[in-house]
Amino acid sequence: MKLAIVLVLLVIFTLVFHFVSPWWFTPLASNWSSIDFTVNVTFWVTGLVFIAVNLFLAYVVFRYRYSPKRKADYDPENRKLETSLTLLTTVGVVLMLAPGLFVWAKFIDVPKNASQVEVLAQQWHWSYRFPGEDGVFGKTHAHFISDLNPMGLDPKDLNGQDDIIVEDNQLHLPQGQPAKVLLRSKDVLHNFAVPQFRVKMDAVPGLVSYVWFTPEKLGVYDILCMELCGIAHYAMRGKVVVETSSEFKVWLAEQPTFAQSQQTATRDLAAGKSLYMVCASCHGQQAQGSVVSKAPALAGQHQSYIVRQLQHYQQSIRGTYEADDLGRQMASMSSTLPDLKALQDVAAYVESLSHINSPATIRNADVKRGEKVYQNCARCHGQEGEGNLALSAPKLAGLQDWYVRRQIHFFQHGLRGGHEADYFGNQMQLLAKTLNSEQAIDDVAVFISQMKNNAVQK
Ligand code: HEC
Ligand code: HEC
Ligand SMILES: [Cu+2]
Repeated sequence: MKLAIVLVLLVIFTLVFHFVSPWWFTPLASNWSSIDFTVNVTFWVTGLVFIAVNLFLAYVVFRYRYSPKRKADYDPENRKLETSLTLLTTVGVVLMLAPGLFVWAKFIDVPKNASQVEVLAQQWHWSYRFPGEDGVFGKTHAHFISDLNPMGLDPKDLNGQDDIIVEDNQLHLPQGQPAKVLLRSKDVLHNFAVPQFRVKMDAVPGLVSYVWFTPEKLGVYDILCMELCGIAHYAMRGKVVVETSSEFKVWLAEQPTFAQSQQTATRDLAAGKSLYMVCASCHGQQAQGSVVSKAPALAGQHQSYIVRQLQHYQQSIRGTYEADDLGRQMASMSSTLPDLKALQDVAAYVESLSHINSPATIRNADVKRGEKVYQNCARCHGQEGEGNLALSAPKLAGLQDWYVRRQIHFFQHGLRGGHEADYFGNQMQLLAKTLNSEQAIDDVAVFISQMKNNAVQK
């Protein structure tokens, strides 16, 4: 009797949960309504079977409960019952599978007018490539991959020269235009998924897979990696911006071609040095940082990271909050640098200086424990704290302990990395949350401040 009631309650609870729970498809933003249809059909078929089987079970448990007056009967064959059950199961299975076959046929059949875009997955971010004016992608190979050529294009292939390289995590696509997305991976299995488009496909190292869809609604959608691909898998997020085709053309025209991205501008160290005069009052003559003005060491830091931070200060992405007085101070200092060239020159000058470690200021830190905690950070920031350009992770070795602690707190409390245009800051926010005690933060901060890494990046 009790078991029968439990079974009935299970059915009722499941139904109520299904109809009132907030977990359901995100609103559809592409042409793939047929995928929703097949998922719904599967839900209906499995749902009806679930209800029927469980209610039947409850009925049987109740109806044939133990009674000393009753004896069981043995009925080995029942043709009628078996035939009807077989037929019913067949109909259910066909209903579930057949629509999927038709949808899959469409899913792999890309329309002729689809435009192409390549998505390159890597631990732990996305980058994109458009074929450029000639409409043909240049060849790629893993052995061409370098800091300057992160997508590994063949520099000799003429088709690749006009390819448009998007090193940002934001992909833009025009509304209403079918898009064929070619997927590559640089390292391990990843999976490209945009829930609102109902597409999802593995990116496999060594081969090119694809999906296609027509983005139908304007808006910004998340690109998620749906393959467990390492420690920061959950932080591997991108964005698709669906916009009108004229907005899209403007955006595309602003992106560099491959040929342009290969021109290494020469940096003017002398100009950088004189621009740095203003900065030296806080960051120190040798950019060694200063505990008095609370300004971090900059010497030896990657130029690209310094340029990005200065741009973020200038664009009110970093150093904007009331509580971040030092950041706001730095933000106003950043406006003394008039243009991109100035940012690049001063960054190149700072990188060329050699780093000096400062003594630790945090007491009671356990450096050995800090070293253990740091192992997770090393995946991005490098075993020696040297940083990793491909992951946009800055050099940490020798940053002052008080500065590291302050930044971790800032990341944890959303005072840094919260802006939606700050992809790498967003990512570091998620990782800062893995440090779950003040002691762990202190330990790792002191460990980092004592790391020596004077290797100058090329
Ligand atoms: C008034 C003092 C002051 C001056 C002058 C100053 N800074 Fe800063 N800067 C700071 C402080 C303080 C921070 C740390 C902010 C924080 O803790 O968030 C900082 C942070 C930075 C950062 C971020 C470092 C990192 O590791 O993320 C960069 C890059 C930087 N400054 C470059 C410069 C440059 C280039 C100049 C000269 C144009 C300059 N600063 C002038 C005080 C100053
Ligand atoms: C998934 C890769 C990844 C991992 C793992 C990671 N970081 Fe970061 N970290 C980044 C990136 C990318 C940035 C640059 C953020 C930006 O551009 O604002 C960053 C920035 C930082 C900064 C700011 C540096 C500065 O000069 O201002 C600190 C401090 C930091 N990370 C500490 C850590 C610590 C401690 C850990 C381990 C608990 C860790 N990170 C793990 C990617 C990572
Ligand atoms: Cu991934």
